[in-house]
Amino acid sequence: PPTPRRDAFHLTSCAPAAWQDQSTALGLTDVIYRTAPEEGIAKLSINRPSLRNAFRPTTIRELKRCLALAQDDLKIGVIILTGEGDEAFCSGGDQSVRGEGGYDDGSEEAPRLTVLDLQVQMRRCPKPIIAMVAGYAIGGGHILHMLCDLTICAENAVFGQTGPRVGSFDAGYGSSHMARLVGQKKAREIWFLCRFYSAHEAQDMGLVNTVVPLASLEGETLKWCRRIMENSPTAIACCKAALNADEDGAAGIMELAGNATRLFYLSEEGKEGRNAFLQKRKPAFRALSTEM
Ligand code: S0N
Repeated sequence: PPTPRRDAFHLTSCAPAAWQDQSTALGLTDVIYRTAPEEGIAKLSINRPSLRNAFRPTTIRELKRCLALAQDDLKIGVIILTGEGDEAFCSGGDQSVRGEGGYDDGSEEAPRLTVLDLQVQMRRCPKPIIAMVAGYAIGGGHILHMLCDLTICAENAVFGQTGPRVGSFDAGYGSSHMARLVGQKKAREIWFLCRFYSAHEAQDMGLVNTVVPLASLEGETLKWCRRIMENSPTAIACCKAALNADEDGAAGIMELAGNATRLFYLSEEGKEGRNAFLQKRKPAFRALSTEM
């Protein structure tokens, strides 16, 4: 049999990216938004390292805004989500602004659990999102990394849920998606015991894709981004929607189906319907159809 061709991934560059920091222009306080447009990479970084990058409503609002910017930017093909510093990716909801019915830093009319909106936005983003984790990914921060399409972590990474210890829980993706990643028994262990897990334990249970030395974390993440950028964005968007579809129910099917509709719009058969309507004639679909 022919020898399989060697995958050249090891040749993909780990060189630093030429980041352009957009944060000041955007007036951000809690998040740093950088792009490397020549390479098609965006990096969203939670910037509250003294609080282990705990998120408050302002943080979530800025993350949602930057994610929307990256999603709509035609130059961007892959998005990194991370936290500033080496000590934490994110330690979850900022407990000092946890109010009666949600998190309240005085910036929202109606305090609630806005991180859930960010979770949905991440699932629906057609571009791959990679969690780049150094240090703690805990509580709601652990859920954010789980909802990223891939996770690359440093050897110092620590993963876990604390909800039942601090009087909270995430009964949405934080439970269902975790069980899909690690299995039902392990998910129950993570939630019921609130233990913390090392990077290698997380890798063994399928929570992360790879573990690298802290000094190599960004280089390795960029390498994965660069490899993704070599591949078809449409195929990747459809794969992401397909992998999400069953867990996301009707909304997941809608996302996948929306891709099919968009591709149909681009076909001669699809365009014929619009053209015939505008030209006030009967459409000639069959002549332009690719047989199903
Ligand atoms: C991360 C930990 C383990 C780090 O420990 P370490 O390195 O010893 O540092 P510390 O000295 O503990 O921390 C340094 C400073 O940072 C502050 N800080 C850390 N985490 C938070 C936080 N989450 N909120 C506010 N402050 C935080 C420390 O207080 C300390 O400050 P100073 O120096 O002033 O003393 C350790 O810090 C730790 O265990 N942190 C708490 C982890 C945690 O319990 N997180 C919250 C879990 N819950 C959520 O995330 C809720 C998510 C949510 O919004 C949600 C979503 C959907 C559905 C439901 C919910 C829900 O409400 O639960």
